[in-house]
Amino acid sequence: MDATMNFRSSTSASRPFSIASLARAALPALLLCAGLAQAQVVVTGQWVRATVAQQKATGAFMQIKSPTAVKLVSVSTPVAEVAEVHEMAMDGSVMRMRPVSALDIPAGQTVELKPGGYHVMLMKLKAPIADGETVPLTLVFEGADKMRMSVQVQAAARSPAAAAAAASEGAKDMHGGHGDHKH
Ligand SMILES: [Cu+2]
Repeated sequence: MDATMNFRSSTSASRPFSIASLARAALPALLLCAGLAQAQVVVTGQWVRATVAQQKATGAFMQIKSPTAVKLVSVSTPVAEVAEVHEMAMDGSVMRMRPVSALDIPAGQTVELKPGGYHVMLMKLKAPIADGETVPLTLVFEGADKMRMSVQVQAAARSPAAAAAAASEGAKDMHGGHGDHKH
């Protein structure tokens, strides 16, 4: 109603009119996202290890919590051509990492992706990732009902030295909140 009135009463009203139309069209989708994803899966403490020139791969780390059981099934980012969820596993006496098709996030439990454990591997980096840079990550989760939901986060890049300090901090604290938790 308002949009129509604006359209008629203002000479430059084609913009407000089209924006209002767009907002109306997008509303059901926004409500759906809010109900299924944002209200459910919470990602905190996300960071990416900064890289040096010529380095083509790095890791992204975070804590993930969901009130219902979900699986992290895929990750994407504009800074890398390939993003995979990796686990660390013993291969004989050698610790190696390998891709997993999905990472279980049990209901109500915080799953930590950290150096030496589960992590998101960013490969075929398009450019070096500088300390302090912001890296957007899109995480896709699948619920028990097979419904998929995506969660977008901004991860800050940290230099390897800062990352190492954060990792040892995380190891001392089972919550692994990288200092941003308040107990
Ligand atoms: Cu890896």
